[in-house]
Amino acid sequence: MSKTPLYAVLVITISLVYTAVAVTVDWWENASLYQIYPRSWKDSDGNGIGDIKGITEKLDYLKEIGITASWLSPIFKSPMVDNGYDISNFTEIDPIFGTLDDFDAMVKKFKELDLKIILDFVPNHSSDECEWFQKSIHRENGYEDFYIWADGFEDPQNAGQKLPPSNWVSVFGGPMWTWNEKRQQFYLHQFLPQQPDFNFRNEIVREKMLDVLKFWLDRGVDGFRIDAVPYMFEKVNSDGTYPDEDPKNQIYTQNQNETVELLYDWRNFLESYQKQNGGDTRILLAEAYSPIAMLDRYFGNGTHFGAHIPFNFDLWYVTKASNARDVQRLVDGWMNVMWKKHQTANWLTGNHDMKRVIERVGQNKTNLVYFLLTGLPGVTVTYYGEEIGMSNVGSQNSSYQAGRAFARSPFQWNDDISAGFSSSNKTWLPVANNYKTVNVKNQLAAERSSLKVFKALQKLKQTPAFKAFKKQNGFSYKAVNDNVFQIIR
Ligand SMILES: [Ca+2]
Ligand SMILES: [Ca+2]
Repeated sequence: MSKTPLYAVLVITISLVYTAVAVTVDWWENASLYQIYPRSWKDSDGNGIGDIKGITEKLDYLKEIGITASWLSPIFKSPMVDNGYDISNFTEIDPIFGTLDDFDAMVKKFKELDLKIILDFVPNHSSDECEWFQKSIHRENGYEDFYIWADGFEDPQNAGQKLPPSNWVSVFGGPMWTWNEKRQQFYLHQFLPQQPDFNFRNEIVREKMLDVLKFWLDRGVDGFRIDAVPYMFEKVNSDGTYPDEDPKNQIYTQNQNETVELLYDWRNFLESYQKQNGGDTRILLAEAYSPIAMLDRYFGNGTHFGAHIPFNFDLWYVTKASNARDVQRLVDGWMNVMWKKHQTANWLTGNHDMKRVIERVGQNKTNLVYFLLTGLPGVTVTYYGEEIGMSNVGSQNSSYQAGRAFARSPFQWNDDISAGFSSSNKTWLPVANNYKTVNVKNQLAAERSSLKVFKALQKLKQTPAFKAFKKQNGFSYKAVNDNVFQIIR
């Protein structure tokens, strides 16, 4: 009996064509970005949770493997209901991660190593413990409309009971509106009830967010990764009511036109900051799981510009079963738009919400994913641990799955206690079982390893042939047949 093979044969070839053309690109256009999940990268004080001092201690590693910039998941003050994506103070460091002094020391180290540092910016919502939300509950002067409040409707079935203003469903399930007893109104939350959404139609909120950006720019950061971009605005009718929508087709609660304009504002702000203060380009990365047509709008329209890098999640669809033609389809989807608009492409392997690469494509093809990422033009984004082939923790239905923690286990530095991540044997998430063999120290010492391949590719990426990314610079790609995907640089 013949069965469909689980593994398609896939070969990626990269051919180099040497030319004498000098290629100049801005630092970010050819960046090799690395996402650090601060809780899990390096614990400096032995409490089992990664921290800022840990990052500073180990930063040389990124330089050594050829990374040029890093973005950090949130390190700001937070009750950690959503692992730091619920911020209670946007200009304070959470004590779990350290202090502002630790932060400044870390930025200094980034500069010394000529690495760019990018912070997570979570503007859609705050924590419900944020002082601004508390003031808004009490209608304090200037904070009345800081968040999105609405009366809702009388419930005809239950006297005295209120029904929410619309049928909108939150990202994590359940209504997008929660009743607040003190204020006697509903507030809107695209995510958890502990994450109330800001009202970006309020000028004061927009100003406050620019203050937040300025605060971190003044401390030397090179840009921001903007969290949850599609959720920034929600439709409101002219009479102040909210239209119901089909939960399977969220036309009123995602990707609104005003969101595009908000990105333009932030881009302008960064550009004027650079004009006033000098230094290299400060960049915006945008997290938006949206179709390419929408991402195209987040890039800009030719006269107005938004994000430098709206993340491209398409290579997530490369799996064990993918062949060369599948890869071509995914690459075409992006490159066709990039070439038409002269935009810079970006390619990523994973992030803190996605399954590890090795779980998606299998061990045999992990290196191939890097060939693809590096061979294609533009920016590459590597989630920590992918460079050594770390795996998910916990089984498919474990609590790690429910808590989206499967790809967040401690980084595997060596074969010591807790994989060299912490001096404690108790870590906030368990270290993956394979750390004795799969770790940085082993792979740097081995003659051949995932990390060695990764490192060699990063070196290649910084050569002139790889910086060139226009068709006229001789870049092309195609699926030669089902099994061979060819890239020419
Ligand atoms: Ca710690
Ligand atoms: Ca919102």
